[in-house]
Amino acid sequence: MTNDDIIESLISRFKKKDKIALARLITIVENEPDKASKIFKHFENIKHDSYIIGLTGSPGVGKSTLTGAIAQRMLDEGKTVGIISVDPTSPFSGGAFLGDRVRMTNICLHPNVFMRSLASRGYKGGISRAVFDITMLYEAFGMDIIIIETVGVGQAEFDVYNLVYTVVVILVPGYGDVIQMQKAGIIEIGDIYDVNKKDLGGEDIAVQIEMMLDDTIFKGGWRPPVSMTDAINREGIDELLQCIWDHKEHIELSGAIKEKQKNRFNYKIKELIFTKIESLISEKFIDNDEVNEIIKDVLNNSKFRIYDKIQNLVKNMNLEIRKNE
Ligand SMILES: Nc1nc2c(ncn2[C@@H]2O[C@H](COP(=O)(O)OP(=O)(O)OP(=O)(O)O)[C@@H](O)[C@H]2O)c(=O)[nH]1
Ligand SMILES: [Mg+2]
Repeated sequence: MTNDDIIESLISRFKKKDKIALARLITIVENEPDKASKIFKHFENIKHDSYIIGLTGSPGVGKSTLTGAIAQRMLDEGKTVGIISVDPTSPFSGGAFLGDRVRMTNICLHPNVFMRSLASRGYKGGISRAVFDITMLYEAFGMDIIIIETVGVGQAEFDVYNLVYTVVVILVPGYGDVIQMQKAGIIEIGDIYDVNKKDLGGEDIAVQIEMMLDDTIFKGGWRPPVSMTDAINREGIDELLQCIWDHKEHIELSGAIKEKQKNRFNYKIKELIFTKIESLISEKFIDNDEVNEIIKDVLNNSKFRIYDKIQNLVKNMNLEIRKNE
């Protein structure tokens, strides 16, 4: 079978809701981004939209446990759920991948759920590219809900916020997180704030967040609620879910969801253009011999010439690009 035949056969199994075919197609778009357009062409008649939720917070706050608890409730309500877990650990250890499986084992076997872990490093085109493509596959598969778990620390995670409709920021008892949150500008990002591990306390941190939110002006008439959960004992899950559905209803009624959908594609299109231009420039206009010359020169003569040399190189590139216009 040729590659095209393999894709054709996977697509027809995928359309019959075969989860193994879904897994294979995810692996293909993950490793070979160029194949995505070939695959997506088969879905042009599908009109289904999933509701996409992001769960974010520092390592270890309980994102995976909470995702498991939330997904279980959704499954109980008869919904189908696709989960993407962006793993902060090294792609070489694979530790958190297995860990997430263990934490979510009770739901992983459910026929209406599908889960994928991604290492946050080592993806062609970046993590948000892979996450976007997987959400598209989940949507084509007909998932009602998509949950994306990310560690709220780096730019990659900020990028993921552009892909979701409701962002839940998770914190745990202890003040460190609130200060971190202020520093990282996360306070502007959450649609809902959840204090997890409430079995270990956390009233004080909830009050702290409430106060911080009171000092913030929110556009669009949504003031983020603060919930408290114990993900292990499944306490407060219904309340958190209610906050999620309230936010969903709010953005649907106000029309903000249309803006978010637009933003999702606007972000994606720009990202793609930048990636293409970047590779075009590096292929066509960056002269590696010249770069090596500069390196030789700064190492042999003076490293403090570096900016002068770069400026010259860019000037020459400019001329090249103009010539091509
Ligand atoms: N006491 C208590 N422990 C919890 C609760 N929720 C999760 N944990 C524990 O906290 C630890 C981390 O939970 P995870 O769900 O892996 O947290 P995470 O945020 O997904 O972690 P990373 O993906 O590694 O960033 C595990 O040992 C959980 O059992 C909770 O509500 N209370
Ligand atoms: Mg996790």
